[in-house]
Amino acid sequence: MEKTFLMVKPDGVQRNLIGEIVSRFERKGFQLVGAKLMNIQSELAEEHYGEHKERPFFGELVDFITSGPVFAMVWQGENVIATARQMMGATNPKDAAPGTIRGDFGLTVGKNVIHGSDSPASAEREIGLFFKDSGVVEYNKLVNEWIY
Ligand code: FUP
Repeated sequence: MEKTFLMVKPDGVQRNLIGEIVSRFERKGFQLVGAKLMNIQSELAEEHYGEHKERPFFGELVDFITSGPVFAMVWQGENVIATARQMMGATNPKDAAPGTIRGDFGLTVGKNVIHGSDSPASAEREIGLFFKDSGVVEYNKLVNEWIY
């Protein structure tokens, strides 16, 4: 089953949006297979956002993501990578449609509430980075009977 890495960023945690965000993915039908509230150390932040190393906002990005606890999650389900990106909305909340997480709860690109893997390769990489030690759970196949 396809898996993706999603993370409520420090702004979302501090604004008490964890439940709201988890609820949206649960109601959609996806399954939570890993979750932890954690502080990100700068080494992990720099590796996670490595593709942006040369961008002018890299320093701020690392400072922000390490500024307070994040809620890191692994979700699974059919087409979960692309569908979660749709549910998140555009990177910049000013361009994100109402009804999406960033469209409903965000105002600026710097504090855009949630991160989600953008491809199968990044999902595998990010799940490996954040859930290397704890791993993820497995469900009995019967759980899917009502969804698919
Ligand atoms: P996304 O995949 O939607 O999270 O977006 P990107 O990977 O392009 O960007 C990662 C993070 O960098 C965004 F969530 C916010 C931050 N960012 C900025 O702060 N300024 C920018 O101009 C672009 C991205």
